[in-house]
Amino acid sequence: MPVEESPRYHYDFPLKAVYSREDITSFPYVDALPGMPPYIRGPNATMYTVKPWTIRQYAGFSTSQESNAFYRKALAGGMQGISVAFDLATHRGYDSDHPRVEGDVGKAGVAIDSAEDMKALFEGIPLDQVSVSMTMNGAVLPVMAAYIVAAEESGVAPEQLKGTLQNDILKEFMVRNTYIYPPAPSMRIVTDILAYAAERMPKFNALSISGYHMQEAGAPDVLELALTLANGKAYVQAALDRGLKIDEFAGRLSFFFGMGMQFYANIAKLRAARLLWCQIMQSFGAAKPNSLLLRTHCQTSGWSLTEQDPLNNVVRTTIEAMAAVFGGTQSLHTNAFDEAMGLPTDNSARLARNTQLILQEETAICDVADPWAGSYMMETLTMEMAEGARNIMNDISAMGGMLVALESGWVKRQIEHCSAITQAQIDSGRKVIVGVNKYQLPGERPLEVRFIDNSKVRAQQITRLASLRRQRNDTQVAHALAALTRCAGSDGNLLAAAVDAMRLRATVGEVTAALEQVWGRYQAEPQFVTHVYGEELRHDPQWQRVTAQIGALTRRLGQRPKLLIAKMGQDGHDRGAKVVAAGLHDMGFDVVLGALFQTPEEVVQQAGASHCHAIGVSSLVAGHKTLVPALMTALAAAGKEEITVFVGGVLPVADYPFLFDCGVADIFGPGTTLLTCADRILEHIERQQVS
Ligand code: 2CP
Repeated sequence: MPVEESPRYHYDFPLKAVYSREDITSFPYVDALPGMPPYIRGPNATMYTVKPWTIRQYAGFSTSQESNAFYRKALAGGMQGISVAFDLATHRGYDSDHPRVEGDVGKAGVAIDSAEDMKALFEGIPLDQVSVSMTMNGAVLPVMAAYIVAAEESGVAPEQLKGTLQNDILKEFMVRNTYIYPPAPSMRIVTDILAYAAERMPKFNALSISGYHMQEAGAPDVLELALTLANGKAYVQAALDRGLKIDEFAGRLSFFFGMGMQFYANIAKLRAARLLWCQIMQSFGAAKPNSLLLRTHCQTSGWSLTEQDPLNNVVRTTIEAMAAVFGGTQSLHTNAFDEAMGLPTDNSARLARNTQLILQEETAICDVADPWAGSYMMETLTMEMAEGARNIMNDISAMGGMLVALESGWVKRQIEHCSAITQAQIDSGRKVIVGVNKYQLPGERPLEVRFIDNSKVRAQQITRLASLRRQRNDTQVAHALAALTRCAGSDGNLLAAAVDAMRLRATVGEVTAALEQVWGRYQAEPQFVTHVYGEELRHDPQWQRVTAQIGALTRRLGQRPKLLIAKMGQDGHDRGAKVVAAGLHDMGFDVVLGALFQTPEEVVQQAGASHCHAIGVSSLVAGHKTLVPALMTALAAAGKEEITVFVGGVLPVADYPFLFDCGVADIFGPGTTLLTCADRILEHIERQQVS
């Protein structure tokens, strides 16, 4: 559904050419110290002089055995903590044998169906010593339960486990989209996990409140900061409402921010985040020092990586990593330079890890806590960032709090608005991306990317699932699942009930389905912003030419050329799809944005029913080699071969011939401007009308 533009905030903090003492005379915190309230300068007094940040590389692919081998090698090579990436089937609570996840198993993360898979994932890794972060939100109950059971069966009690669970469902509804249940029961899950951890897992961070994905979706730094802290407030309130005492859980809340190319702003963002969180927690009545501290993980920006001239990404990642470190992060992931094209290879993963090792071991960066303190510019920017975020948070409070702001669609609109502007600025050349819209390298050779044979991984998982189901006691499993379903409708702790079920070898899909019986599966309504992209570009000569051509075609057709922008499989990354929908709509196309998580058959049905001339498939996590052929087959089966198919997103160039052979009309890789896409789409639709 197209949505009209909403009012714009001022998200930019223009830097002055020169700052002086005058700029900071009124600031109350310039004499603050690291490790002291309001912790603006860092959570520890000694910071990296005693312990540098944890080098924690987010990784996982294919099977648990292959990911285990990767972790062990990476730990031997200098990685200091594990960060598990799960595949999208697991995220969405489907077992690997579910028909909806044919293209998703083992892609973009490791496939986990049961406690057996989790045991294989951590085989030979002492879970009482190595801290493990798990990026899991939708299927957080069965996955966390599987981790607890795997540890228990390796002799490590929950009390000894150290690590982090993302468990941040609010931002899933805003941007990341790996939710399963509606918002209210999803919040219940978060607080049940917080309660379980408060009682049994004193070393574990049971929630990682994440802004990263907002930045990836297009939020500028100050918006990322404000929304993240506002989400943090919502979780704290929910935990208090559930009867927890603030100091029982607040000391183990953790954060996660994105690090983009605005170097100064990103350092200021972390400093401002600690100041604001300390004040927020004081307002909740927190008393223990640990409850006031904001501790954070950071990741360099995936969005800033380019497919073109990809070695530039090494430089981008290093700059972003330095911002995280100067900002005082506790843990850091540095992206590999080839991640704009696919999962990193062994070599690119090593280089990414070495980027951090070089910062830790070859520079003097770790020798000083908060080295930017006292800089007129940095102190000013920190205060401006805090003030900007405070204003946005106040508006959210005035709306009735984060859940209200979220449900009204306001949050998504703010982010999508910014993302459409950024795209327009890149397309017009006003925002420079080296190697993409300026200083392009002629005749680039495609890079080698890691290929995951998804059908092989799926076949292996299906065999493992069959063997698990043969060996377990089905009656006991059924009882445990029934208890879980009852728990969803009553007061018990959902994580405790999920642990009971996973211990008996229930699967991730079964635990998810047991709760789905009570809560159903949530489906968001697709929306995109209008008149933002167009407003930025309307004076551009190429824009004027393209819109005139669309106007001429509209007159010939007697209707606007109509496109369905489709997302298939469990890939919830929709920044690309939304920005394409927004841009093409403003140019004059009639755009239908399809729902997330569709099967190829559902896409064909929708395209046919809405009389589309074309389907634009947006693919970001490598499901294209399974899902696009299935789409073409479904089109043929429905007798709709006249509908032209385009594919866009993160697609290795080596896969282009395969997609063309399937019958795809055109492919739009990263860096293709929307005006170029429009030109080529028009050409194909014109040709379609002639034939
Ligand atoms: C550290 N310590 C110190 C000092 N520094 N003690 C004294 N002086 C110091 N200077 C202590 C800490 O207090 C802590 O002790 C211990 O050393 C470990 O340090 P830490 O700073 O807590 O580091 P950590 O164990 O690595 O934990 C960092 C975080 C944690 C941020 C708190 O939540 C975390 O690791 N998060 C990672 C999240 C993650 O990987 N996310 C991946 C997202 P105690 O243990 O006694 O307190 S993947 C993203 C993708 C894109 C996705 O989401 O889709």
